[in-house]
Amino acid sequence: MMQTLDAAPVATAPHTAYFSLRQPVAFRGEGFQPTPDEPLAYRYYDKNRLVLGKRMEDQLRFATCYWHSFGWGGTDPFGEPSFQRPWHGAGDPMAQALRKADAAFDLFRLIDSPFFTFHDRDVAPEGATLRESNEHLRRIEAVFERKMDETGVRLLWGTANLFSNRRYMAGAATNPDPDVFAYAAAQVKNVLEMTHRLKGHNYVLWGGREGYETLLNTDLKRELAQLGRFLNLVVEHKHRIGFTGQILIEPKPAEPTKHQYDYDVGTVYGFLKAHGLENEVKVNLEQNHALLAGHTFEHEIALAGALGILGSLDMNRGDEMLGWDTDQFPNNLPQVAMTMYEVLKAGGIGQGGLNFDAKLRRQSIDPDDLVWAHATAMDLCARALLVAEKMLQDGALQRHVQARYQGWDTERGRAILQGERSLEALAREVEADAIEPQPRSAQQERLEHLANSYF
Ligand code: XLS
Ligand code: NI
Ligand code: NI
Repeated sequence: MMQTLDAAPVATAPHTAYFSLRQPVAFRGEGFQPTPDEPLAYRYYDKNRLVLGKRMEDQLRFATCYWHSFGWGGTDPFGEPSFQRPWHGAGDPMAQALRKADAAFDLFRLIDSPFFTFHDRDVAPEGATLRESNEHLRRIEAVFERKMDETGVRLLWGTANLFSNRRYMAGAATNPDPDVFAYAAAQVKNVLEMTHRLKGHNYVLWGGREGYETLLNTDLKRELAQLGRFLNLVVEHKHRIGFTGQILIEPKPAEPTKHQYDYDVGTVYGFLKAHGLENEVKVNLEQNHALLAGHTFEHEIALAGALGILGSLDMNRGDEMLGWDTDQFPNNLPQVAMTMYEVLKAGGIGQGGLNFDAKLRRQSIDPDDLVWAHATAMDLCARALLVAEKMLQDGALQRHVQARYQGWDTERGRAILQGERSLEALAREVEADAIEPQPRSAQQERLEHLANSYF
C-alpha cells in the first residue's frame, strides 16, 4: 500500500548508490565463468528448481538480517567502527534510517533475498520516550510497507531489542525491577503488532540479558517465574491480535551474560513444559549458539525436530578457534549439508527460514562485500540442500538406522514401549527365554565413508 510520508529526499536515492553491482545476482549453473560485467552468479541457487517437491526458494526461505548488515558499524571490543557507511554517523537520525532502508532493500534486490529480519532498534532511532520511539518505528513501517509491496520481499521475523539500552543491563523480563519488565512488555507489544501488520511469518525472542552474572545478587527462582510470565503474556497477545506467525525463542547459553536461561533446546523445552507453552512456542536455532552450549548444530536441530519445536534457523557460524559468537557467514559444505539433512528429516523448515544473522569481517569495509558474503552463503546453502536431498533420496543412511533399531519392531520391543512389561516381567522373560544380547558394530566409519560420498 502506498503511504504519504514526509520522507527526506534521501529516501529516493538511486539504487546504484551503495553497491557497484548493477544487475541482481542470477542463477547461471555450475559452469558459470565470471566476467568483468558479471563477476558473481549463483551456481546452485536455482530458486525454481524442485527439491523434494518444493521450489528451492521455498525450501530455504533465505533472510537477510538488518542489524549486522546495516546497523553494525564494524566495531570489536578493541576497535572503533571500521565501515563508515553513508547511513552511519552524523546527520538527522530519521533521514539516516531512511537511507539505511534504501540500502537494505537494495541489497535484498541484488541478492534476491526473499525475506528479511529486524529488531526495532535497527530500523529506527530510539526516541526520548517509548512513545517517540514507537512513532519513529511507525514511520519506517510505512516505508517498509511500500518497499515490500514494490519488491515482494517478505518479513521472516521481527524482534524487540531488549538488551542494548542500559535500562536492560540486569535483564528485561528477569529484571529485579518490575518497571523494566513493564517497559519490555510495552516494547514487545509494539514490535509484535508491527510484525503482524507487516505479515511477518514469525516473532523471535532472544534473551541476551535474561540471565545473570553472579548468584550472589540473583534470585534465580524468581527470575525464571518472571520469564515464564512474560512469555505467557506474549503468547496471549499474539492470540488477541490474531497473529498467525510462530513465536520463537532463540537459545544461547551465555554471552553477553555469564549464564542465560534459554541455554539450549533441551533447557528451553523443559521451560516451555513448565509454563504450559510447549505447543505455543518453538525455537530459532543458531549454529554458533549450539557450539557454545557444547552441541553441534545438527544435534540442536535433530532434538528440536524430535520434540516438535523446530521453528527457524540462524545460519551464521562460529570459529573453531574462538569461543565467542563470531557470527560468520557459513562456508563449509559438509557442515551445512549435515544441517540441511537434519532439517529435511525433521520435515523441512516450515514457516521458518534460513536467516543470516551474520557479520562481515571487520576488514571487509566495502558495501559490495555484503553482496559477496550473502550470495556466497546462499549458494553454499543451496548446494548443501542438494546434497541433503541426495542423502535422503538415496536412503542408505536411513536404511542403516532403521535396520539398527529393527529389534524394537518385534513383539517384545513393542510390548516394552506400550508399557506392557514390568521390570518383574522382563526379569522373568530374560530367564525363561535365556536372553543373551549380541553386540553388533555401529559401523560409524563405514557411515562416514558413505556420508563423504555425497559431498
Ligand atoms: C545474538 C543473537 C541475536 C538474535 C536476535 O547472539 O543471535 O542476533 O538472533 O536478537
Ligand atoms: Ni548469535
Ligand atoms: Ni541469532
